[in-house]
Amino acid sequence: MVETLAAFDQVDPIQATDEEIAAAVQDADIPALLGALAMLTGDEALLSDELKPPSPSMTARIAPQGGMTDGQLARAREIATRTLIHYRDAGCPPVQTTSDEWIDRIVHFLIKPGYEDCLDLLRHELNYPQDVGKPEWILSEIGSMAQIKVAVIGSGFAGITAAHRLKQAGLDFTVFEKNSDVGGVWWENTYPGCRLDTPNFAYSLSFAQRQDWPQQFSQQPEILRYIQLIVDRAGLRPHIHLDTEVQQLAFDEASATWLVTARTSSGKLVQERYNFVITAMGLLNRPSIPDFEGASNFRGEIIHSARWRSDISLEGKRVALIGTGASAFQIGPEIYQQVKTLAVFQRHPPWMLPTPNYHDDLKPGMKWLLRHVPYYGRWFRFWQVWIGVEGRLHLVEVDPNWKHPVSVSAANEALRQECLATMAQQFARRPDLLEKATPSYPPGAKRMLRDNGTWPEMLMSPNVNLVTESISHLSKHAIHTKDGQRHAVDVIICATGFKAADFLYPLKITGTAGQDLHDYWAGDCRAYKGITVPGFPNFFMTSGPNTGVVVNGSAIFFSECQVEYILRAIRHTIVNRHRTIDCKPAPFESYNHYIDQGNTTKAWAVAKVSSWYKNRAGRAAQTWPFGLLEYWNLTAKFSPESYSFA
Ligand code: N01
Repeated sequence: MVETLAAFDQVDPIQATDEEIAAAVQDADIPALLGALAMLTGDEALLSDELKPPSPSMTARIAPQGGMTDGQLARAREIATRTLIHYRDAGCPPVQTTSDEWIDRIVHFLIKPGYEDCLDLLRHELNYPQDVGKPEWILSEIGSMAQIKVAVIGSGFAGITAAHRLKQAGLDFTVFEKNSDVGGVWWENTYPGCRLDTPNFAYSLSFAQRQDWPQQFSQQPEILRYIQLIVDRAGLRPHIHLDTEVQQLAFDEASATWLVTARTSSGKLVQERYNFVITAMGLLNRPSIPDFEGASNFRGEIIHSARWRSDISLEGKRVALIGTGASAFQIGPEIYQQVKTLAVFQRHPPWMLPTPNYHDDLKPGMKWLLRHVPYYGRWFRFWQVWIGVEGRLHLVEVDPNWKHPVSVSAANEALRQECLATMAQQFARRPDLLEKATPSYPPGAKRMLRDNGTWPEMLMSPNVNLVTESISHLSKHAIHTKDGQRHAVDVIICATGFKAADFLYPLKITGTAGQDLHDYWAGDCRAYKGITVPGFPNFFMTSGPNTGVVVNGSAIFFSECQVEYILRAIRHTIVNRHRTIDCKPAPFESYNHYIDQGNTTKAWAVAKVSSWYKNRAGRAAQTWPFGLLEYWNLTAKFSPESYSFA
């Protein structure tokens, strides 16, 4: 039998004893369980005021159980256990379709007062009972032009989201993928320790809500498998051309089509015309390898984190790890015990967010509940999304009246102190390392990394050396630093990040009048809503300029918003018998002004520290400076007045 996306919601009937149920409930995330059980039973008692989670704002840590008191938790567990026993005794009947009013009642119970504006966004994320993000149309019903063909470039999360929605709308589409399988960065990054560092349930697609993630921060193979499952269950494989890299996009004004030129891995040139193009190429996929002086003399191996070489053994070797960003932070702790020596080359240390459960499996009872309680996974995902709506944005806002050499506001200082206190404990026996590992820039100015103590443990290991001197050059068997030290190494791991500033590079894209997109940007990529650029008709981007979230929400939420907006734009164009849609310059300019203003109020823009958030001009060109609701509102409705049509 062919599985569909509905398979993600499947659960097993309960056959446990009363005691086993009670034990599982002890491990539960309680607010989400109350939501799921309320949906299952329609019982008001599960949503009583006395059980409402207060949801305090985030600090470095997230309050467990939405900040519920011990008394609230005990009462909630008692009611939940009783409800589950009753559900088992009734033979685990299927969930009756729940009314929108009752769903809203549950949502209101879970969220804080004052956030009612987020209801539509949250309904979208729960995606129940309807598929909220599904296009409100199908081509055969709005019919017009003989045939509409859409090219999607990339098959990571954004690409498969676009493919799924295009399929739902009945459009003819092709997904071009340069790699030999789907998955994007989750296919490309196979380095040791690669895993999520944002909460996993929220980092999943609203239309494919997996119930049984094994961890809060799952490992790369698990996420790749999820993407592959979606592709199969949504029936997208026949539309995907693997091993085919798009090299050029050229807009032809006469036919109002894009000529897509691609090359297969066997060297075959493919040229096809499409009415619309959607790029889903991600942002962090072109490795940046520093051009070290003397690199050609080095006789050992140089590997980039995102091009891992499983054929190279690190066992007993002298290894250098260059960089201390998110990739290095996952690789180092995973390899230091197998190598002879590890030299970690650090320019700017990262801020670490204390996350004790970072590597942990979900607790057994939690896993059991996710496997047996209908839609518990959905409500748990909802709960994580809800927490991320506010996220830590309030902690990185710049207060112009705050005078401090490092932090940007009182809240930012409190976050800094919280992180420093944890670090002081972790490095208690190595004050020298504490000093070297303490950032001198405000938290939030660069990506903060998840810490369960393994990075400090690694740095304190006798075979690990934290090098803070700059690299001067490489020689046959060593890295030399500017202080004259020679660090003998066999393997160099460059966890040195990506060419994020060269967005859509090396794809050559020419719009009207032969305008080249990279020339137009001149190293400073901008877009309207992160999606369209004037002079490039029928061309849409996902993960585009200024759509990256730093401390709130997930990239997946943004790409879903973008894809749904793009589908609305395509619909509007088709329904109105237009051949082209092109962003007007005025809204493009004012939108970018709004974005730039927003970014100047955030730690990442004011801090004088390097990061991939900023481009060569020093502009924060990747970061979304506002809340999730603002982006939702910008994309939930199509804005035809911002475009010219022909
Ligand atoms: O890359 P980075 P990354 N000499 O650019 C250093 C996502 N991600 O691959 O800080 C010496 O953050 C550079 O130093 P500095 C996530 O969004 C997600 O680690 O610029 N050092 C820095 O330390 C992340 O933010 C996951 O001074 C040099 C490091 O290399 C993004 O990808 C996992 C150097 C580069 O850090 C990028 O992360 C991994 C030089 N010449 C990544 N050049 C998840 O968990 C650079 N550096 C989902």
